Amino acid sequence: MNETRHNWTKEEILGIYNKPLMELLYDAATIHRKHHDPNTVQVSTLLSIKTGGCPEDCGYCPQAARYHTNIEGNDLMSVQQVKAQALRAKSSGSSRVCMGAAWRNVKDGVEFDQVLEMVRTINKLEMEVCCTLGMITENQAQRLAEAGLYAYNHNLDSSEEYYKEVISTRGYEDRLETIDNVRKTNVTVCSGGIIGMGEKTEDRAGMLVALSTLNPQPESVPINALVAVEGTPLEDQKPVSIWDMVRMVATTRIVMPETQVRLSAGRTEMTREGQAMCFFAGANSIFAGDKLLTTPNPDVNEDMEMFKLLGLNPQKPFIKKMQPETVEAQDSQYQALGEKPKWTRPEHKIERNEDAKQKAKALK
Ligand code: SAM
Ligand code: DTB
Ligand code: SF4
Repeated sequence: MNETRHNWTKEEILGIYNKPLMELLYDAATIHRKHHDPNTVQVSTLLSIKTGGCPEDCGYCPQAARYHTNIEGNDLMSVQQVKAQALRAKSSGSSRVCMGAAWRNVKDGVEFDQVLEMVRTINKLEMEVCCTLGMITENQAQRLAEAGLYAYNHNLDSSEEYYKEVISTRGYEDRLETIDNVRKTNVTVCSGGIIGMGEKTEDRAGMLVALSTLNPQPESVPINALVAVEGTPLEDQKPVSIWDMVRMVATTRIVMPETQVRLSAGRTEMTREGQAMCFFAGANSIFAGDKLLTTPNPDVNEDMEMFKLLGLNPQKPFIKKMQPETVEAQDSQYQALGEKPKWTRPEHKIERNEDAKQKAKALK
């Protein structure tokens, strides 16, 4: 049971997810202990380096320009601003900074050059650097790797079937292709998803099949509970139950024993007891800081109190993999190719996305 398998089937995963809870928890905790120190939890800080105005129609996302949400948009932050925030995160116990941009995909040019400089700057602070910038080509992944990127986050978000119910502006295969482009470099892969979007248990299992059958499996898997934001098509979704969250975490741990399972969005709705159960079930990473990208997250001091209460210690950086070297811009081996890749745009109709778009138009 402790071998990493890449041939999990949906039926097997459903069988695990639906086990009696005490058995599920016991199995997950047993596997967790074989591969990880159960008292160590990675602490990662999110930084929204470019906020809002995104052309995509992801039904969950407050940053999609077409919906009417109350967020404050921002152009790309400066390298100095990012450095200051990274230092703050480091002093409050974070070992990783994850920079998010509300982009469909990366375009070569001054803005991407600026992001590369942010990566170099944070890597030199001896912190793990992660980026989530949308779809990227192999050349862009190589340039990020050369700058010293440690991880790239690109979520599958749901099963391939349910993905079509939530997003119409890109396809599942685009997500897989970006993950594959990252895999061609020495950057680690961070890929997970969201529960509570109205998907069935089968979709949760389907997403875990897609992730666990990647070879190698992603080094990190974030499990987000949907934050239902007013103005998005998913604004009326009921909060996901803690039991579903625990089952999802435990199942993820069992099918991906070596990965860091991250308790991501949705922690403000969870009690300490609920989070403790998730850590017991194999979660060993959190996003810290009072903000995720645009929505609230628990206060850092409260999280540190929780760590103390549970006897958890923040993980040091570069425990799982050596710090990458940073190559300066002038010594780069890679040219910007200015490619215009043909990412898909299925453009099928998702009624609730259309409705939210019309509602936003009427309000403007
Ligand atoms: N634009 C890039 C992309 O989509 O890959 C990077 C940023 S995007 C905000 C990163 C991830 O945030 C999404 O894949 C999704 O999993 C998560 N996310 C966005 N809105 C969310 C919400 N309301 N609740 C939970 N997770 C959310
Ligand atoms: C991930 O899986 N969750 C994070 C990070 N990767 C980029 C983002 C959560 C965003 C929640 C909604 C918001 O704050 O805008
Ligand atoms: Fe854009 Fe990413 Fe939000 Fe989708 S999830 S709308 S791609 S920022």
